[in-house]
Amino acid sequence: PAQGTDDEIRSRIVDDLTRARRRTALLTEAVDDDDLIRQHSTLMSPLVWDLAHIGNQEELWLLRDVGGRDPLLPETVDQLYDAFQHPRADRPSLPLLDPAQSRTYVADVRSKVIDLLDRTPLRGRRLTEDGFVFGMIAQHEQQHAETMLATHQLRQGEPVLSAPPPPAAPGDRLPAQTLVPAGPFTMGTSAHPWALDNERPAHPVHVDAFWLDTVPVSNADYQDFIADGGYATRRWWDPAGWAHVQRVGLAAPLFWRREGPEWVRRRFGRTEPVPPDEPVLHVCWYEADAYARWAGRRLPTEAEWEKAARYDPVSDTTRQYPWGEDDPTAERANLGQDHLGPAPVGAYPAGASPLGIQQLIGDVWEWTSSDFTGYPGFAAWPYREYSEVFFGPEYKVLRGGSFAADRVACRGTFRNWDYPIRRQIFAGFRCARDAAPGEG
Ligand code: AVJ
Ligand code: FE
Repeated sequence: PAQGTDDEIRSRIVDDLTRARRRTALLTEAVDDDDLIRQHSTLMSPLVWDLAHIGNQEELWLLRDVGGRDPLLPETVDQLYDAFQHPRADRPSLPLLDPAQSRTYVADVRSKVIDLLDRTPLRGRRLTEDGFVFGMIAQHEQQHAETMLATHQLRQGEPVLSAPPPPAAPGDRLPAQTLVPAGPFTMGTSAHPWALDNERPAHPVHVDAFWLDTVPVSNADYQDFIADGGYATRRWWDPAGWAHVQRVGLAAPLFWRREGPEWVRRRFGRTEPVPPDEPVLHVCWYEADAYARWAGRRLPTEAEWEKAARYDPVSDTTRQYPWGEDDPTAERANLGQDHLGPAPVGAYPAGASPLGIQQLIGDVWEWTSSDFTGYPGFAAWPYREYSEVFFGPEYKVLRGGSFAADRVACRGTFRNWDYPIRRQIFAGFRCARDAAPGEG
């Protein structure tokens, strides 16, 4: 978290903003201008929209709100980049800034933000307390970087991205499931200075004893479900999920294709055999829910997931991350697009929770059974459109972050959400089941 002296917070902010911008640059410079303005899927914005939207949010929150400055561009530009005024499918036909104008704009905003940061007190006003709104903007840019990476995955054509492969798993034999004992823990946070509104406030939650998969569900596991006729067996599916499967003809995760007896998948322009030991990726909530029912289990609730990720039964305390309070590192978690996919299951023993549950942070977002709602005492802040307008039964919560989530926007309390039919996000899952009486 951004704690420490004001100088330490300022240097953390510069670091987080700079890392976000390096990634935005990478994702928007890897393709030509045609590819930047093209819509690669109606689910996604053109990359050039994300780019200028990143700059526009940074200008609105930092330069105009905190800095009190006048707009850098004609005020009609703001509405083009307001996500609520134009659905993604309509964005290509808007009179958007072109790629060169967008790059100039975001660079201009950023250089003024760096000046502003030095002149902004980090005490005494809630928006800037501990650098909150600067941290919010770094998180916002990284969330869009993850979205832009999903656009890259949907893009047809030659590969343009590369990264070293993720680490192998050491091959330790892990128990398939781990018992999480009954009792209360602290869900959410009131202490993390950069936590977003939906993570607040901290509140006690009692969780009954349950078993949670020690690692995420793998491709090999998921292929067993497919081979057993999982997609053709109504009883495994939520009724709305079954209707969806029939309507769109789902038969395997997104980007998978059958080649003779083998499953192959396309990832960032490369087609390769589906690796059996990687967490399954690009499944929707309905697929995760159906798999769990087929396996005789269920998805964890959001509270169960968070308790497994944060609770230490030995000290009876709730941590920020499974491994403790320290920031994520390359040894602990697969984050930040360091690799272009999840690592094999079991590859991050250094990131294990106190109970030994692995890969809760990084690799794949994990679907939970929970609808996205506000915690008791929730207050929208600093804007209703971040979370509150999405509360309700139509969105399911995902936890833990993917290989494409940056560490600034990933922690034990961080909440993501999407529609239960969405598969282009970097989502997988793990399963849970109730403990038997006397087990915990
Ligand atoms: C939290 C990932 C669902 O991308 O819609 C970006 C994040 N909010 N700009 C999204 C977000 C505003 C949000 N998710
Ligand atoms: Fe946004």
